[in-house]
Amino acid sequence: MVQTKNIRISVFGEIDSGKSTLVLQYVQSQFVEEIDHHIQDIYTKRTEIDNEIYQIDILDVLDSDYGFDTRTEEMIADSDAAILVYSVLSERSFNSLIMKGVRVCSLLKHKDIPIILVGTKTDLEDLRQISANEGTQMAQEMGCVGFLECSAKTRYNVDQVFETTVRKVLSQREAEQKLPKEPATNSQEVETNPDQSQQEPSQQSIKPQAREIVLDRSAGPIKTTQNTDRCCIIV
Ligand SMILES: Nc1nc2c(ncn2[C@@H]2O[C@H](COP(=O)(O)OP(=O)(O)O)[C@@H](O)[C@H]2O)c(=O)[nH]1
Ligand SMILES: [Mg+2]
Repeated sequence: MVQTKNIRISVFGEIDSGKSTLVLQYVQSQFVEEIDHHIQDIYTKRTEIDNEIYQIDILDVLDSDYGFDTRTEEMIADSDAAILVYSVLSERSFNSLIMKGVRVCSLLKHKDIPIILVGTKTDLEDLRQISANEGTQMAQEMGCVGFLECSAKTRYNVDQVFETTVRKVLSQREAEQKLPKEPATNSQEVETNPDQSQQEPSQQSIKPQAREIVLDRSAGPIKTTQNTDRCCIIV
């Protein structure tokens, strides 16, 4: 009997950024135009990645400024990976991610899981507000282990978003088993969208301190200060 591995992924992002559409396109292979913004759901997909069968449970987290209920907090804390989604058409959804990243990490407490940054809606290129370079830079600043752009409408890179996430979970687990005392951040790299390889090197090492400063996992008060053109979070 083929053994199925289970991977739990939580998807975060501002309302209207395109989270649910992205998840549904991956799980059901369809672009659903109207999805209730007030629904939080878990979607499951059984799929083969690199000759292994996985059951991927995806929690489409309902965006909230007021925190999450206990059950949601438990499910987030139980995640193997997190995907932070913004719309490349919306500066607001992009800028809101730092705060969301901090909140996610505080819920994860000391658990170090891979976080992937995803810019979606690339099919509406004429309306783009956030360049791929800005996405790459944000991924580095936040200590994300991967960055991709995609379109749920055309299905561009949709499978890659989730497959990359699964591979990052596996490689991090493997690294932890081999080097239990090595901080995972030292070996993490940011992947850029293959289409943008002209603008950025395809692999870049992350500033080891970035994740510690911006996304400290320890519980405690979160303070925000202004730094250059973007909000800098000090936990
Ligand atoms: N053109 C285009 N529209 C998208 C894409 N992804 C989502 N949308 C639209 O963006 C709106 C918000 O999407 P939704 O998934 O509900 O956002 P959520 O609130 O983050 O879950 C909906 O009208 C979607 O049809 C995309 O890749 N391309
Ligand atoms: Mg939604």
